[in-house]
Amino acid sequence: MATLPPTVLNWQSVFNMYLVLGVSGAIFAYGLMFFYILNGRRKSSTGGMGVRGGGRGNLLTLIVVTGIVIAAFIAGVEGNSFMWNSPQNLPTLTITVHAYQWGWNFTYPNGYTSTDTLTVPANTTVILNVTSEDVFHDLGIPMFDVKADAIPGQWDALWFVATQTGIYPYAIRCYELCGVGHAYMTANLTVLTPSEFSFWYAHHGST
Ligand SMILES: [Cu+2]
Repeated sequence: MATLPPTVLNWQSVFNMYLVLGVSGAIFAYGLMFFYILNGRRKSSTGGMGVRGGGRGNLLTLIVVTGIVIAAFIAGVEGNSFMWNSPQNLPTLTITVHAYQWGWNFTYPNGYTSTDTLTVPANTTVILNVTSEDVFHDLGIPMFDVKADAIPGQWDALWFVATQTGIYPYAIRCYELCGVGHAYMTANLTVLTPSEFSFWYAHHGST
């Protein structure tokens, strides 16, 4: 079984962290609620003033909630910064993407441009520098959990590492409503082995 792309693993770990924090928070909240229900009933049955000692419970709640918020914040910041630091230990291929109504132009370092299909090598850091020629678009590749806005006059970037070769139809889509052709603003992704890619790249040269 091929390993999952690092960008996917990153968001999975952020999600797992949020899941643990959410479930812990729920267990704590329900535990505290039942504690107060049972504690309050016992005290009122003895003619007391109802729930007492709430101050300690409030302090505990404050500490737990603060801890959960800080942990969620750190997980979010780490997960986000991961997406802004492409792996340096792999070969890198940088491709320029020009979005337009309604499609994508992919320009390779040797000047070759393709429209329907993005062809990349596996186990390589692929960096997409994204801009738009007309209106706002947003390039997303769900199989890698990556997105970048395509905005005229500006550049945004994303990176991914494909871990499995194959042909992936409509793997690339627009995620910003950009006109009547928005739903059809897709491109295919082809992931080749590095040697296959070298051959392909040499035959899609600069002329
Ligand atoms: Cu679009």
